[in-house]
Amino acid sequence: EQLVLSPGAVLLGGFARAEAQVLLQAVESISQKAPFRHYRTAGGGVMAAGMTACGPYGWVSDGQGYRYMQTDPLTGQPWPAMPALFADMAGRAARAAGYEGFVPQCGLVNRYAVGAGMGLHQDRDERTMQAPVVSVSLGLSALFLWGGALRGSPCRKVPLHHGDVVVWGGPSRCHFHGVAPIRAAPAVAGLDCRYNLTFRVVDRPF
Ligand code: MD3
Ligand code: FE
Repeated sequence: EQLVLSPGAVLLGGFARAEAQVLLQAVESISQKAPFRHYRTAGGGVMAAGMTACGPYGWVSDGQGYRYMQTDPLTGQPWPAMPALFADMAGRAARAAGYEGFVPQCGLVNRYAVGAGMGLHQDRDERTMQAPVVSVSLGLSALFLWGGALRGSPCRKVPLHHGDVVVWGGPSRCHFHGVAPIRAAPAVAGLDCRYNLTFRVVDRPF
C-alpha cells in the first residue's frame, strides 16, 4: 500500500518484503568486504548505528567531518560494488513513487542493535538535493521520527517494518528525521537487529 507521509515522501508498505532475504544476503556479503563500524558524531560522541556502504561512494565521518568518499577509510579499498539487485529495487521503488530514472551512487547500510537509534538530523552532504533518497527497512521494526523543515518542527512517529520502502523526494528531502531507539522484540526474518538501506545520488544533477 502507498501512503503519502508529506509532500514528496511516499511510504511503500512491504514493497521489498518478497526480496528481503536476497537483500540481506547482499548486506552480509558487503559487510564481509567493508565491515560495519561506528563513526563519530559531530558532537564528539559515537553513533549508535553501525554503518557500511556499497557503490561508487560511501558516507563517512572522521576528524574532517561528514562526507562521501570513493574509498573505504577502514580498508583503503573502493567500496564493494552496488549489487544490481539494490540499484534495481531502488529504481523500481522510486518509479512507483513517481521519480523516473533514479540511479543511486551510494547504498548506505545502517545496522541498529536493540537500544540503538539515530538523533534528529538533515541529510545534506550530497551535492544535489534534486534526487530522492530511497530507504529500505529490514528486520526489527523502528519508530521513525518525521520532522519538518526546522529542527523545532513537531515530529510524527511513523512505524517502519521489515520490507517497508520509503521514497523521500521533493520538499521532504530536506526535512529533519531520526530513529527512536529500537525496542526489543522477537526476531523478524531471523534478525535480532534492524538494517536500513538508503540509496542516494551524491554528486551529479538528477
Ligand atoms: C528523509 N537513516 O542514514 S531512513 C540516514 O532508519 C538515516 O537508518 C535512518 O536517516 C535509518 O541518514 C532513516 C529514512 C530516511 C533516510 C534519509 C532521508 C529519511 C530521509 C533523507 C532525507 C529525508
Ligand atoms: Fe538521514
